Amino acid sequence: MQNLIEAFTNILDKQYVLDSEEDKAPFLTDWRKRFSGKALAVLLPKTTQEVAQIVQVCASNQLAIVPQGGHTGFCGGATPDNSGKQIIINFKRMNQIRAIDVENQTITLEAGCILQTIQEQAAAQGFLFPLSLGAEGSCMIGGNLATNAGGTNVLRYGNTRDLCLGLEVVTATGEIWNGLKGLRKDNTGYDLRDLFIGSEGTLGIITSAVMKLYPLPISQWTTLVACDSVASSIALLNLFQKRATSLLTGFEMMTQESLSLNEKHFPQMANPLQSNPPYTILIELSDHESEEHVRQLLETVLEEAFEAGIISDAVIASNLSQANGFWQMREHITLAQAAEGANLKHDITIPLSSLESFIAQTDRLMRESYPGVRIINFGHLGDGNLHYNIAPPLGVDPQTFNSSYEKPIHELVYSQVERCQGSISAEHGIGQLKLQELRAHKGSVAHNLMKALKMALDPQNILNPHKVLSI
Ligand code: FAD
Ligand code: 2HG
Ligand code: ZN
Repeated sequence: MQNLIEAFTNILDKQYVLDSEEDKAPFLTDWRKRFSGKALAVLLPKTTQEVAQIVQVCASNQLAIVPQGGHTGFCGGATPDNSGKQIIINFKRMNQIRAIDVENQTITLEAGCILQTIQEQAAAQGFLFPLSLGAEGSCMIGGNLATNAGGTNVLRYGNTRDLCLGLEVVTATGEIWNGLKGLRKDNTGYDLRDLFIGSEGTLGIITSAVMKLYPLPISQWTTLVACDSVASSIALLNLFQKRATSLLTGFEMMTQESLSLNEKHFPQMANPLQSNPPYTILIELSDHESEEHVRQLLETVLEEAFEAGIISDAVIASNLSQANGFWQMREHITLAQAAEGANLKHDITIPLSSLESFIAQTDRLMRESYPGVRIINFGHLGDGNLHYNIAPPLGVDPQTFNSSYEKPIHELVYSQVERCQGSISAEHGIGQLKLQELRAHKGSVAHNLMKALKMALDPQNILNPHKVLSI
């Protein structure tokens, strides 16, 4: 072991090879405090060449590597196992913006760039970097790419995958693949970039990426709307898609129960809609035309929705700070759930045409089978992506509840997802949390193809083993 630490200190300055228990501790537990592990060392490289050299040492010694960004992932992908034999490569020192190409409308980033910093730097040059999620103050672009993160702008700009034009990757043998061309068309055989995106560090280590930029919108209007049912929420979405088309940049759903939990832990986050409806919808329109143009469009569509009986109440943010308050309310649900205690997350996608049936049936079965459970259902309705989370009945200890009911509750939800031809992971990935579910729901042909890819790219199984696939 000492030899290995020495080998790493030949690559990195000693201060960037963390091997004391105290120094390693902050890197060993995930954001939800659900997964904890041990590591031989935590390495903090500064350059792609250093990453490649580290991987070469690991490959020669069959040492497993866990790549780590902001460690905000929900599936334990960036947490090592308990063997104490894995090494973590954390990317916080690889945080340079290598280039902003104004004509090509691209930004070239190192894996450790914090998402919020990227948004701010892009805005300073008049560009929008549209990836946006609650963890943006700490998650890193390498982690976003490795999980193919979604967030709140997907319905207009797509997932992280859709925003990426090129990658630089260190392979399992420690070679560097430079795929950093910022091209919008490139049909030169297999798409290696798309293979690494969403692979959660199991096929290669992302060190840099070329990402798309967009013109910064000059006007934005945000509204909260009351809907009485899932059907009317979807009718409202369809109406906005038809009338506002590409101006529709956000369409988020929050149930009454989700917002009550929010208010319990963050009283300042009370729903501005006095009617406290079953479904509160947050809608954002953005454009490059005048404020008046967008505001008028928003009012016209809301009026039409009132007249059609789709909505019963609405409040339009009168300024940026109020609009931010609406978004804060939406993003605090995760924090309210964390404050309440451990919960069972289901990050799922359902085709919009089956969403009403999914919610009706799953709610009914859940309440019948587990009386008193709290269904904290919210999410990116515009993408058909629900966070159908389950909290224990009031007064019941979450750990005790979860240890008894986690498996059957997951089975209940995922069997309904299967019935509706949805996905058991919309945007958070698989990590070590959903290994069994992936095997059960991906289909054996797809699962075997995934295994074949893993064996071909990482035959020694040193890249994040036992994540995504149980090998
Ligand atoms: P980590 O958690 O460090 O790693 C995630 C995975 O990527 C691991 O498997 C890790 O091994 C791998 N990895 C990390 N860096 C690299 C690299 N350079 N090369 C190869 N593999 C790598 N997610 C969403 O999709 N949408 C949301 O709306 C959303 N909201 C969130 C809100 C909150 C409050 C929190 C805490 C999390 C949220 N997440 C959301 C989940 C999480 O933020 C995302 O999954 C994010 O993309 C993870 O980035 P990270 O840098 O923290 O990655
Ligand atoms: C969000 O959309 C995140 O806010 C977190 O994806 C979801 O807490 C969750 O389950
Ligand atoms: Zn989400």
